[in-house]
Amino acid sequence: AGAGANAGRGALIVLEGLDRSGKSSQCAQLASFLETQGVPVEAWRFPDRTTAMGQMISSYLSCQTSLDDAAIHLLFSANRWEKRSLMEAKLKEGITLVIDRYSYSGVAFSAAKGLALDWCKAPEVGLPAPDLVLYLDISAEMAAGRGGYGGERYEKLEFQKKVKQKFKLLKDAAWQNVDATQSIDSIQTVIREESIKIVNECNSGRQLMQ
Ligand code: T5A
Ligand code: NA
Repeated sequence: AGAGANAGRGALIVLEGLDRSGKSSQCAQLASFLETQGVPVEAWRFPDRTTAMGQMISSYLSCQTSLDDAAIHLLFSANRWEKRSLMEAKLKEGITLVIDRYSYSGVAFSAAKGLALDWCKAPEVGLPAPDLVLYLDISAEMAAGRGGYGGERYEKLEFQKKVKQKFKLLKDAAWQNVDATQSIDSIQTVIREESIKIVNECNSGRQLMQ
């Protein structure tokens, strides 16, 4: 059954996981599915490489530029902050946002470099809190086997193993583990069920957390 349009706010649904865990594939399919259910929805991603800050991040990720670990951490966070008011406006209008990576990636990747976890979390405080975090759970080895990594800075097996350890420390009330070793279709089935539940809850008056 459809969730009905505009009776309440939209849901903030985040997909997280290691590189190659399947986030982008699942986000696109989830957004199309919600649309067919009559749910107003937009698919977003972080980093948002289209902004000026996003272009600096993109150049760092492709190893064209170097940046201090703390500086790039704050830049990733600022790239979310520059979207905050738009995110809040969309949710308030009743639009559900399906977002490919968010603060969890921000904290896990920087902490994996050795930055203190609490320091990494601090700049994220006050951003809209997700209603649902779908963590695509897969080993670094299996993710690396999917089409192989490209040339981006973090696409290295040893580093991804460290990132996975940090993700494990970030489970909160919104967090749900999804077995990402299954087929794309089986994963999508689970993701749709969880998402529809939360869309309906938000639509019927659940408050947005910060
Ligand atoms: N980062 C990000 C930070 O350090 N701080 C931050 O604050 C943020 C937001 C950005 C990088 O920046 C870091 C994290 C990242 O290292 P990105 O642009 O999100 O990276 O990364 P992309 O390269 O676009 O995407 P990923 O590598 O993360 O891949 P996805 O989206 O997880 O995976 P997807 O869907 O593209 O699938 C990968 C391959 O696997 C296949 C797909 O067909 C594809 O070939 N596949 C499957 N194969 C078998 N079974 C399945 N279930 C499959 N699902 C997908
Ligand atoms: Na992706």
